[in-house]
Amino acid sequence: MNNPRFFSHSRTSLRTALPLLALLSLAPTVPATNPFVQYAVDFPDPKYITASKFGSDFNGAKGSIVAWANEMSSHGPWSVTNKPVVAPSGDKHDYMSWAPYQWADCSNVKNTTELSLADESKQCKFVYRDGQVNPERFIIQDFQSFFNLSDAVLFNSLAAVLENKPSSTYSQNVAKFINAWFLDANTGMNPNLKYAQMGRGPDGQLGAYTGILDLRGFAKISSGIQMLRLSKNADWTTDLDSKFVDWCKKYIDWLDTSSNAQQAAHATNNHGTIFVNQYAALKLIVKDTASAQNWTNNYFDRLFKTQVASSGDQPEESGRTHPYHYRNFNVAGMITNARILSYADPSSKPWNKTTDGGANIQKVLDFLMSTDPNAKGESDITAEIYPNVMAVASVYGDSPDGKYVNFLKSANGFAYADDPAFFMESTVGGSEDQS
Ligand SMILES: *[C@@H]1O[C@H](CO)[C@@H](O)[C@H](O)[C@H]1NC(C)=O
Ligand SMILES: *[C@@H]1O[C@H](CO)[C@@H](O)[C@H](O)[C@H]1NC(C)=O
Ligand SMILES: *[C@@H]1O[C@H](CO)[C@@H](O)[C@H](O)[C@H]1NC(C)=O
Ligand SMILES: CC(=O)N[C@H]1CO[C@H](CO)[C@@H](O)[C@@H]1O
Repeated sequence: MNNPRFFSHSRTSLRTALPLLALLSLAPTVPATNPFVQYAVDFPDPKYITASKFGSDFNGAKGSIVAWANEMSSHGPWSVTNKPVVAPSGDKHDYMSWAPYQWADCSNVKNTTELSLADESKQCKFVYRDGQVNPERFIIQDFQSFFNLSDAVLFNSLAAVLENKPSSTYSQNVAKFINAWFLDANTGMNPNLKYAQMGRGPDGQLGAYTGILDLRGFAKISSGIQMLRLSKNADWTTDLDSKFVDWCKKYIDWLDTSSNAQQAAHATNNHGTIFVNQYAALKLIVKDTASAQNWTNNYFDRLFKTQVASSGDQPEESGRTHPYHYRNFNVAGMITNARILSYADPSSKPWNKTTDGGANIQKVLDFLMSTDPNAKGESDITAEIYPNVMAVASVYGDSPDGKYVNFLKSANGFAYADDPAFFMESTVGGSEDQS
């Protein structure tokens, strides 16, 4: 009860937790925002969430979770059948998103009237303009819908656990949203990503390996569903569960055989890290825990080893046009793989895994904290680091001089104790303060 869980693994941490608790009682509840801005991928530990009794220190964070659950629900349910242009298959149940940096050049097309978007997408040539997102991409809302769906499932599952009743509006929302997106005969999605981040024009019409990342929200969905299973929520029925498992098995089969998915699985940068997030999360949904363990463990024994320099920097992300964003994105993927591995195998020690250069996840985060988001004009996305800092602080503990808590305190306008991460970023695998 009244868990100063935040720095619980370190005995010296209680000292640093004290000023934190004083701050908690004063902080206002943060307004509902789009959680996706801050949480690229995540897998709050379902065992920790459902087993713990969170005291009044967490009232601010709990209030934000409920606010975010309500906010996300207000946009749903979502369906791939809503989009105004159907995928090249002609099947309205196929997911589709468009490559972000491609722009139409219709000089090859002899038209007398203005082309429809569907005709433009088939007939015109498309040219690549690096870093310039074509706003037409946002006309097809499948990717944004899936992001919102995954946040809605996670935050409504958390809110349902907080309600602590066999049935609630929140768990009913989860059931309704999963059914509409995946299972309903009229609105459900086919289990493939053949048209994800598709190039358009006569040379296009097929998805790219980068599009596999579109469904990274499965890590959040998987976490939420395990919470409903563990808390034996009556709205998550065995019928719904088995239909969703069947869908995910078919989608896993597609991932196993698609060349785009295999290319994503073998990418050495964030695509490879986050492919494992998605794949292992799906394996947990289909109750193949051994495979989730195998994949996340392999991540730390292989890809992770080569992703980080001895300084703690991530060379494949630091060279990008938005290095602060990409470094954060990949760290969030590392943290998510560690959480999934700890959940699948409580005896594993992913937080102790080191790269060839001797860095663990903490060292990667520490390096990132030392970089300046202004260096490449990214001061508008500094919030991306906060959940990563909270996750690392909760697992490794703070330094005696409170490096992490001071970093968060100096974050402009961020009331971290009212942030859902303050509640969710659990210590994993038998922390001492779960009683
Ligand atoms: C997704 O959620 C954001 C708010 O968080 C909202 O502005 C946007 O319209 C939503 N989009 C869809 C497709 O639900
Ligand atoms: C373990 O994971 C690797 C890829 O990381 C895969 O090639 C292998 O088939 C997996 N084995 C099992 C038993 O899941
Ligand atoms: C790393 O391993 C040691 C020894 O097994 C353990 O005491 C420590 O808690 C581990 N650290 C983390 C962050 O898991
Ligand atoms: C999409 C579209 O309208 N494409 C072209 C049709 O033809 C005129 C000229 O006749 C172009 O200006 C358009 O870009």
